[in-house]
Amino acid sequence: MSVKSRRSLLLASGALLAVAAVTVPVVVGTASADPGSGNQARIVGGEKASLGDHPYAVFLTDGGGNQFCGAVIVSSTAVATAAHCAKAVAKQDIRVVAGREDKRTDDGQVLGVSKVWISKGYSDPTQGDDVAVLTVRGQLDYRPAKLPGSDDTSVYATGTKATVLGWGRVADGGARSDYLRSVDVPLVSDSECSADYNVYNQKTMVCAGYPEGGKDACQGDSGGPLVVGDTLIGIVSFGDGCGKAGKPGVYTRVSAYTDDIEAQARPRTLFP
Ligand code: 4AZ
Repeated sequence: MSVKSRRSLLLASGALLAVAAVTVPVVVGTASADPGSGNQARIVGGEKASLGDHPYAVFLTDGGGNQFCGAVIVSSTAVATAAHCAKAVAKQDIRVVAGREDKRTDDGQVLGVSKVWISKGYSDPTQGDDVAVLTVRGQLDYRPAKLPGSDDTSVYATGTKATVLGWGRVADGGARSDYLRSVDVPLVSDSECSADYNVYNQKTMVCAGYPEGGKDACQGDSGGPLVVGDTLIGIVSFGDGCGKAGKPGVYTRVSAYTDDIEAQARPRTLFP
């Protein structure tokens, strides 16, 4: 989710109030709340990626069958995603699509969702706790990502190159990438990211990107994985635009939620 879209919404509601007060008709801009638009609108600066390398990368579709977020397999019965993704679409309408690199094919499997767990405390991506676990109906046939230890700080060492994956948007306000894409981005220190975002919380978030920008996650990549090797260290959460200098991507810090995710990911026991 973008910082700019929230600002635009606030500005737009302010404008509407002003309009109501003086009853002068004003057309509220349509292009305003479109953060992924502009120069760089997809997994920015990346390349096509392979599910052979990242079989745990999945996407979510809505009631219309449209991809709206990414997610990541964490067990044979569960995927992790962003809380803001899990809240965006009614549970009965969400589908988890696994094993499909190209959205235009019918490769892989499509599973419904029987349970949605959203992190305690979640209200908004910029407040942290932007993580959810969806329990699927049936079984996922693809290998899960590994989770970091709940006290593992080593995987978050500044400068570590991590890989973000997604099917995020390709053009202004419209089409997203048909193919899975990935880009490698270095982890940013907590002090640097605090300077970049006043809402940054080092307990619940981690940032990744180059100081000069150019490589990043973008709209539609939300909920998808940031991995080091096969270990899930982040979940795409928010940012100010995409690929902007001094505005790295902000990710949910997975190690802060490993215990919760593991509890939710535990395969259903038939006879408890
Ligand atoms: C979004 O709106 C979004 N550059 C996701 C990630 C980033 C920005 C926006 C990070 O879903």
